[in-house]
Amino acid sequence: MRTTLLLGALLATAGASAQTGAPLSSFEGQVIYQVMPDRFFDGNAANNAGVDRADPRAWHGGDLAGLTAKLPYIQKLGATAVWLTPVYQQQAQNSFDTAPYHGYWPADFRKVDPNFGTLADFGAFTRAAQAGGMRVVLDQVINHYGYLAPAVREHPAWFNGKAECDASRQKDADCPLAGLPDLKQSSPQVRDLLMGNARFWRDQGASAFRYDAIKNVDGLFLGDLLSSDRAAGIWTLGEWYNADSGTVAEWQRRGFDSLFLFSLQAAMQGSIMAGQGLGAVAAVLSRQGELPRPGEVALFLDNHDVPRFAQGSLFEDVGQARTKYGLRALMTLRGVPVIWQGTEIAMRGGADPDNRRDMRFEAQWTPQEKAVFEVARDAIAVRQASPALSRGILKLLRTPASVADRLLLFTREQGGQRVVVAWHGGKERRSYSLKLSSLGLNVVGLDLKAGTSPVLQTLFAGQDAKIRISNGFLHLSLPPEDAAAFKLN
Ligand SMILES: [Ca+2]
Ligand SMILES: [Ca+2]
Repeated sequence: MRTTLLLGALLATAGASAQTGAPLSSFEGQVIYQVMPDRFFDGNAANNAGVDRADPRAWHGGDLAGLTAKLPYIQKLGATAVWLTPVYQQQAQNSFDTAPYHGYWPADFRKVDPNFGTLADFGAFTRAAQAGGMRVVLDQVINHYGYLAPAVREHPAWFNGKAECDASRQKDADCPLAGLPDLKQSSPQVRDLLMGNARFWRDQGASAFRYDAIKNVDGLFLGDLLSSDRAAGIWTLGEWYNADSGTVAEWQRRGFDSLFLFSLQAAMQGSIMAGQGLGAVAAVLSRQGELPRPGEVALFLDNHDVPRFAQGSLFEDVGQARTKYGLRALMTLRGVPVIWQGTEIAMRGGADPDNRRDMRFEAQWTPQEKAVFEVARDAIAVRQASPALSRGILKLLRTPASVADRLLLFTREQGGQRVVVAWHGGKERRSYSLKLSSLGLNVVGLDLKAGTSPVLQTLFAGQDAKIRISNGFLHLSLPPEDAAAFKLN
């Protein structure tokens, strides 16, 4: 009995951090860097079968050895975790004239595709990441096999056919996604296979799983899978394409630690890149109260499934300038920022596969790309150095309707530290003077002399933005199309 009690106490200590009470697997405070290994870096030319870099639908030669070799680059940027798209053994053939370079056409879930390397290469990567204090987020496919995977012929009973799809009352779950062979998770064999896959990859050193296409997976099965991950201390991130706050909230309640907030991505694309005004962003942020754990929600400017953020401008220089704005803005938000490889240099590209161009590194950059990278690196460093920006609660300020389209203001607060954040969509440098009482900004406890604060400079390097509080007003002096953050106390 005594032993049991002691063990229980030990488990309780292991399962929660003493300071925050959050699970140890929490990703609050992390910054994730997303990599598609085939399109990142070729570290081993010996595994380049079928490589044709001139063909955007072919294998390009990137691999796990290359990812390991470039970990110092990811660390230099300041990311603390790496999400890699799937590295399973893929179907041997092309489908739709496209090679399975992206990893989403699995043939064997417990082998590494030879184009990516070996299981030993995966082990070397996770050990190198962990030695550098970084976490590994592994993409997991649980909805389907590749079109031409041998398992489809060998085990027809594992898959939903036309009859199951026709008879189903959950078409999203039981009908094929893009025609892919759809796994029937209600089958005990399929369930055992998928639960075993998760166990297998947990044992390879993953800290977290990104689950693909959860909208298309049986909900009851998902619940069981998430329970087993949770018990093993794995952080779970679900991809529900186009999820809004309501969907994210529902699935956090049903067991996911996190989902990607696609609605915020769309709003940031429209507001920051397409110049459509900041109201859409404010509308998404105003729903954060619905989220059970807003600090865990995955926030992003773009990924491998949507056109590149910078592609939203016809002009490369404008795309670069607005990507700087977007990266700084992203780093002021509550949640877990995710940066898709190349967004830190404002890479361009339209719909898939154009959004998956090969990553380029320092020696290949233009001076303009280097400048975007420096802004990204600085913005991440500023976030990581600030408990308020990395973990604080977010409170929207009530911006007057006359300027709400081009000015978004909020505070982030944690442990007595408070930061004021200003996103400015105006096309020109401007000053604003706004009543504290209308904004809902409380200045009690601030060090004011005769009601006036010193000039507070932005936390971001190389940016001319400043604020000052005086006689009941917040005065802001802001550059055009940029996001700034100011430490109040
Ligand atoms: Ca290679
Ligand atoms: Ca399905």
